[in-house]
Amino acid sequence: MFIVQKKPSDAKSSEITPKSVFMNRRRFIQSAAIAGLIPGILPKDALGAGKGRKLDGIIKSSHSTNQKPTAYDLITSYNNFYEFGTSKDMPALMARDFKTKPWTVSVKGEVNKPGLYDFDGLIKPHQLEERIYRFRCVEAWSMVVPWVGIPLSNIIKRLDPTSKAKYVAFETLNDPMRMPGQRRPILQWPYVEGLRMDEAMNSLTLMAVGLYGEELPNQNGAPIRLIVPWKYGFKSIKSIVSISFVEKMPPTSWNLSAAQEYGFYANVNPEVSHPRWSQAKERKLGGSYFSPKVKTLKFNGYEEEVASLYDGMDLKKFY
Ligand SMILES: Nc1nc2c(c(=O)[nH]1)N[C@H]1C(S)=C(S)[C@@H](COP(=O)(O)O)O[C@H]1N2
Ligand SMILES: [Mo]
Repeated sequence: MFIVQKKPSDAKSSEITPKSVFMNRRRFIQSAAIAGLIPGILPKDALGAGKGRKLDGIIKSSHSTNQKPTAYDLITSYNNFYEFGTSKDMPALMARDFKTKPWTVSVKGEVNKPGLYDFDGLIKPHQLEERIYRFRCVEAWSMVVPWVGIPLSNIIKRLDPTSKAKYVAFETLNDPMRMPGQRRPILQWPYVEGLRMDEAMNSLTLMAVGLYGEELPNQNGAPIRLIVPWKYGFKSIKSIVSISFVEKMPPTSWNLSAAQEYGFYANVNPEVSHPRWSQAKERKLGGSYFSPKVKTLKFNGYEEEVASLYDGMDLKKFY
């Protein structure tokens, strides 16, 4: 298979793929596809050119950054989605035939409207918004993404949690038949993540169902994934099938895998180094490999909107 087995402890150290290597691999995939070496894969798919179904009735959100969005091509071909392989170019290929219709999301725990919601039942009552957000990965790359989604707070209000709900826990689909990466114990499956209730209710927190005005590509977490723009990318869990309202802090995948490296909060913090690298700078995806790195902003530049959530907390301890 394509999956390269890695120890959880070194899963991330090798992930800063030099741009030149990445581009060569893409070119290889593209030419292999043209040459017919990869059956059924057209270069268009390998590069992720806009081909999804258009989404209707999207309003533009005032929460967008006015920075220029990263090319669709890059957002959809340089991914982290371990269920579909551990290298950045693998999800676009391996998730190509992943079926996301039908899709159900189970809502449970401390909530007044629990149940099994089908995708449309969960989404349709809400207004879709386009939100252009900065996105920062722990491996030091960043991009600007025009997500389409619904503020998580709107969904939570409708589901009506009880006063006992202190955290929201999310789970990705667990289906090794459909997600080949789950056939190996790279992480504990399913992928799980969580937010404190006030983080979940913050107006920036988004449930994304689209990208560039179209349905979410599989490799970006179709059909529904979380986006928490002031936290490192790993909090933004993909292909969600379960939302639980809970009293106690829920487990999170990267914390289970390497607790000393990845905490529950995972706020973008240039002042706190990861045990194996500095987090002070980032490389913008789409620039040249040789372009200088830029300084990372605290809370990924969303300090004004979210800093108060962490008043009085020692963010060196609660990383
Ligand atoms: N289920 C699941 N969700 C996931 C991941 C994953 O491996 N599995 N990777 C995370 C990480 S580390 C990052 S950086 C982002 C990447 O999102 P993108 O591929 O849309 O850029 O997804 C996050 N969500
Ligand atoms: Mo990441």
